[in-house]
Amino acid sequence: MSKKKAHAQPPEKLTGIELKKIPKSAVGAKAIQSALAHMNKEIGIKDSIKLLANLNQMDGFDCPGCAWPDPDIKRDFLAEYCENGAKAVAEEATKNRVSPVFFATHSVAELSELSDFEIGKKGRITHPVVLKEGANFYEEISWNDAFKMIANELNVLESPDEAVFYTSGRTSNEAAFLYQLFVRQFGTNNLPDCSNMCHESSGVALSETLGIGKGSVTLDDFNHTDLVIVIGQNPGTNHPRMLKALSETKKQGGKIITINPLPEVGLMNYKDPQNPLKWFGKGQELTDLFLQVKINGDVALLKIILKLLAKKETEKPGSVFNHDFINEKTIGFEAFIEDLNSYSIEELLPQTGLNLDTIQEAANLIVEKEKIIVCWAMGLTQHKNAVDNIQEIVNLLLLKGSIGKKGAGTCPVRGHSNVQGDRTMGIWEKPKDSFLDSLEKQFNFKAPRKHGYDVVEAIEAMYKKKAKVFFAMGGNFLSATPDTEYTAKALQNCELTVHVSTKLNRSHLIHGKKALILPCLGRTEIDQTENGDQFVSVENSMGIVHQSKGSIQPASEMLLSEPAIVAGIANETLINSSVNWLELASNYDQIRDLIEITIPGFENYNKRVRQKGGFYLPNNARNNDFSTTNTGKANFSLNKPSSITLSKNQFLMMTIRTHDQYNTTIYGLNDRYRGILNERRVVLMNPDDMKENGFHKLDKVDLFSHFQGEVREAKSFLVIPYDIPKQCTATYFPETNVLVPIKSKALKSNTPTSKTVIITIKKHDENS
Ligand SMILES: Nc1nc2c(c(=O)[nH]1)N[C@H]1C(S)=C(S)[C@@H](COP(=O)(O)OP(=O)(O)OC[C@H]3O[C@@H](n4cnc5c(=O)[nH]c(N)nc54)[C@H](O)[C@@H]3O)O[C@H]1N2
Ligand SMILES: Nc1nc2c(c(=O)[nH]1)N[C@H]1C(S)=C(S)[C@@H](COP(=O)(O)OP(=O)(O)OC[C@H]3O[C@@H](n4cnc5c(=O)[nH]c(N)nc54)[C@H](O)[C@@H]3O)O[C@H]1N2
Ligand SMILES: [Mo]
Repeated sequence: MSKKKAHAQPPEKLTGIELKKIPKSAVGAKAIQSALAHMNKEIGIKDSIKLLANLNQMDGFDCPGCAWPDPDIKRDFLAEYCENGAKAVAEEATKNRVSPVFFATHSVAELSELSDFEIGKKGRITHPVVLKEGANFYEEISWNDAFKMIANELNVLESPDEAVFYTSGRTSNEAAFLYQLFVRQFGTNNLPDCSNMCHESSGVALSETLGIGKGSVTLDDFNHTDLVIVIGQNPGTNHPRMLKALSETKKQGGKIITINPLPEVGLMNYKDPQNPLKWFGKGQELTDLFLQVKINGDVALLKIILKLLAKKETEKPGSVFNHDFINEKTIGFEAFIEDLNSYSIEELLPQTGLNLDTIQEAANLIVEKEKIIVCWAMGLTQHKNAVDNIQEIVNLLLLKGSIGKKGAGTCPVRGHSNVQGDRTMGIWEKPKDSFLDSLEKQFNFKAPRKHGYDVVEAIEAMYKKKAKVFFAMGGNFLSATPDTEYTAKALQNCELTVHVSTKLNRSHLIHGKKALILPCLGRTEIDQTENGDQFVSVENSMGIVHQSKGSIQPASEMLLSEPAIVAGIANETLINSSVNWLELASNYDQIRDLIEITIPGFENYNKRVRQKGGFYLPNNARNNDFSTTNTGKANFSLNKPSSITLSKNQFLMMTIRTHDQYNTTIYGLNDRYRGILNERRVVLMNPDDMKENGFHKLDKVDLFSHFQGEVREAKSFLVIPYDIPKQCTATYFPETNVLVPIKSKALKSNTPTSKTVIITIKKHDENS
């Protein structure tokens, strides 16, 4: 039987758009209603209540959604969750099942014709399955045979560097530690992770300037700050519980500046979902000043603000900058001022799309403030000059001495719920020597020293057949990465692709010669071994390590935990390993003991992780100590504005998330806060641009991206007039990842430039 080709991209079919008025306020009763509707549909009301009662409680499980922290002390019953956290739980705890019978009746090619929404809704995978060479259908395989198959493929490689081991950010500390130990004992540092596409730029920028790749603030800092700047982030959708922290800032008299090409509703007005009395009426205004910057205009904007501050400082020395801090704690101030002086406001202003009066207002708000927190996410990290974006923020904080004290500092808001913990555990293609030294000492083996592939390099290596086995611990590599068709070829070039997954996704359908899906337990589920019920631990966005314990029966008796899967593979693959893998996987306390002796900051891990609320990891920047940088002080840096110039018919496109998705997991088809319902194939455009280019509301168009003479296309999108700066457009990912060129990435961090794609837009061609 000839093999039908599977589709790497979701179908172009439109789903029946409905446009609604954009709501004036976020969260409130509507959010609770939406959360319960999703949960009820997937799991029924009884189990929903049980799950929500445990979500983010001290002895419950950590939300599989974002990495926003929980309150240190007080946690309200049935209250420490948000609409989108509830959706994440519903998605995992769904009653629907993908069984071997399902796979026997649906070929891979047939499944690939479904939308990502439809694929995700099929339910939890119940058994390990294999796709044999040339086969059209996945079929059941025993765990042992699956482990043996992986071990065989790994052990015939000419070099361990021909294997790639990806991690998404939900993997627990315990699983991540075992996983990287296995990979390094196997002999490679090829450990790319979702961070490479996410906050890598933050890690690079912060390490260079402040000597720690993580943020410095705690949740409590939001109660003590004068000013929060939220830049390049949409917390109303992606970190809804952050709105509560912002609301506290406002209640304490603090101000909020928002910098974004879109007036995201969640940042404008908020209704506390936990306070029914506030559901009706006007809600609380959050943003005091909204700067509607052009895409990638942030460095230009920040430079103008810094110039205005410097001018004021010159007029009245000591009134704006904190010279004691600058003298004692930093290096490079003079060079920074000299560089700043080389830019003129006139040349910078057009990049921002703003008028100078508005920017002056922002500068006025900053002038007198001593305690400033800056929060950011993907709006800053996914550009060519992403590292510059973040380092310019650091410059601002250093000038004000606004770091290392209460109510002040850096707040990169992380994505996946344990993406930060995975890095701490050593999931990193560029491990520090000190980390490898420690591994070697504790585990008595020679760790590989050569740096491994990050995400983009891994794709290129597979494309060129330099890497032949692809293993993914979670995630949806095909759909999350750039340049979908190129990445598809890369995966198809592999001898073997393996996915440890909870749910079916498109990465299972675009596979190597052979493929395996290994179904694992999720956060919500009881994890029982011969040593009794186990719990895992995770690190949130503010460096707090705490436990997470599932409470419902696993989706299938055949599921294994992630640690058990790693142990099974390691046990088959490694001959003469110094580690008793199977024993470790049966008792997570033992894994934590090993983490404790290997990684600094985990002293008394087993004891402290059992304390209510967990424990904070050390954080030098929080303690006003910058001795870990290359100069021993906090470094000012010289940063460059965007270098992109558009020709007349070109637009910049940012690929963003709707309110109804978690990365590539599509919960539903609505983007409620943007008034766009039941359709994902849309392009948000400035009404004047539409007029000038002859487009009307709901016109069907095709999108073409342009990079170094290469053209990529994505067809069939509906034009939506939207409040967005000129020459800026927005689309949803993953539908438009096909337009993100593999070679277009951030300097230094190698992060794909998913927020700056140069496109042209044409009326849809029905004949092509
Ligand atoms: N419900 C839900 N929660 C999530 C996720 C999810 O998909 N769904 N994903 C998780 C993950 S992994 C991550 S990393 C985070 C992502 O969280 P966000 O970064 O908030 O997610 P995006 O949708 O990418 O939104 C980027 C925001 O930046 C703005 N922006 C884009 N380009 C620019 C620019 O050049 N300058 C400025 N100033 N702003 C810009 C966009 O308008 C948008 O408001 O959320 C996490 N939480
Ligand atoms: N164009 C564009 N592309 C982007 C982005 C963007 O803004 N624009 N954002 C980027 C960002 S910030 C990120 S972080 C990446 C995300 O990239 P990934 O982390 O690779 O993608 P996800 O969609 O989060 O992965 C979802 C899959 O994870 C599996 N899963 C869920 N829970 C578990 C679990 O507990 N264990 C295991 N083993 N598997 C589980 C399920 O099978 C599910 O299908 O995407 C990036 N891609
Ligand atoms: Mo992310």
